Amino acid sequence: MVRRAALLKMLAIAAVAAVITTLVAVLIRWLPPSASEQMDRITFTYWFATIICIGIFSLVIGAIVYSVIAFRAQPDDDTDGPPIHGNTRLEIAWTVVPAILVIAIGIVSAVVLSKNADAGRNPLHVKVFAQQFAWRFEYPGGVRTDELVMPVHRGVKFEMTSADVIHSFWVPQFGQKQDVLPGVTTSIVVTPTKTGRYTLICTELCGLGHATMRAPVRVIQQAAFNSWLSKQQAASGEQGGGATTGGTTTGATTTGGGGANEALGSKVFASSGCGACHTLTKTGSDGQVGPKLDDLAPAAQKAGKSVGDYVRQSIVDPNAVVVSGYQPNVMPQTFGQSLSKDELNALVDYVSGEEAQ
Ligand code: HEC
Ligand SMILES: [Cu+2]
Repeated sequence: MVRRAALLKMLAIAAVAAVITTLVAVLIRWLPPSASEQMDRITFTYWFATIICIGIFSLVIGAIVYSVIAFRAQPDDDTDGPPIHGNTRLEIAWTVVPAILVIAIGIVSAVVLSKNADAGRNPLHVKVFAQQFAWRFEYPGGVRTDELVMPVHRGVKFEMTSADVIHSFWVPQFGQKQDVLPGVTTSIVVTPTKTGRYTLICTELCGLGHATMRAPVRVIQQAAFNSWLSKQQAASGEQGGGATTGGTTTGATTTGGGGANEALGSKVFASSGCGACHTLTKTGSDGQVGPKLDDLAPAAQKAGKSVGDYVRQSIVDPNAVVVSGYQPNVMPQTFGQSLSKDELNALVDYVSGEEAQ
């Protein structure tokens, strides 16, 4: 009778603990709302483990709190407690039950991990290039973009690599997260379930501009995606064709198509993350890590070069001239490799203000 009453009290305390922890789990939004199949599975795993934890936690709290109250010593009681030999049945129970639960969590996690790595039968392959402090994407047919556009309900397999340091690919609503390493290709699968706009975030501290290393993500219907992609393919075809006929020298670009060149330069400036470190008034950027780029004529003169050549050197080989008051090796050394010839030419013209003259 006494034992039954004690058990009931313990369970009552456990119930209170369970209610409180359940409220903490449910009322606080711990995870972002899901927008991918992978995130749905991750959310399931989270709840599976959380429910088990709430159960165990509540029972332990019930036993502890009951014992603290029921078995507390009287103030003048200095005797030792009674010798206890243990309870084999209890010990087996508290070993076997947690073992089963932990194995269950392990199995659920393993199944979810392997399902989340499976891109399905017909995935879309997108290459991801990370560099301080920008993301770029390459679609089938060589289309390169600064915005990540994905069709809804289709597995997308990202193959990712970095030009410099370790970055990490993360869209909170997609759940999946994967490091992006230099010299290694890592991959990750996302199957979006909701159309909308999201943000790709670099989640590995990668340098001074880390906080600005973000890219817009847009999930659209498959049909809209198809027409978007063919439009991009057509556009990149034109650009490539124009460049080969347009001549190989930088000078040629100022004669014709200055507007297009300026647009490309401004785009490259934005997508390369220059604005995270530099102020350039015409782009609206206000980075404070590197020098202002509004008037480079004095620096070019000091270096004994034309403004264009000086800017080109500063981008391709930043350590050739280190502006006084600044440190070497802060500006990424990789733009010479990561930008195409056309992009570099347009960027140099844009930053040196060629088209304004
Ligand atoms: C991580 C921060 C960072 C990023 C990103 C960055 N730079 Fe720099 N940049 C610097 C620093 C610091 C200096 C000064 C030290 C030096 O000269 O190397 C500098 C110097 C320069 C200079 C010489 C400026 C002068 O006053 O002589 C130019 C031009 C320049 N950067 C252009 C760019 C362009 C274009 C981009 C984008 C493709 C870019 N930078 C990206 C940090 C950065
Ligand atoms: Cu990064």
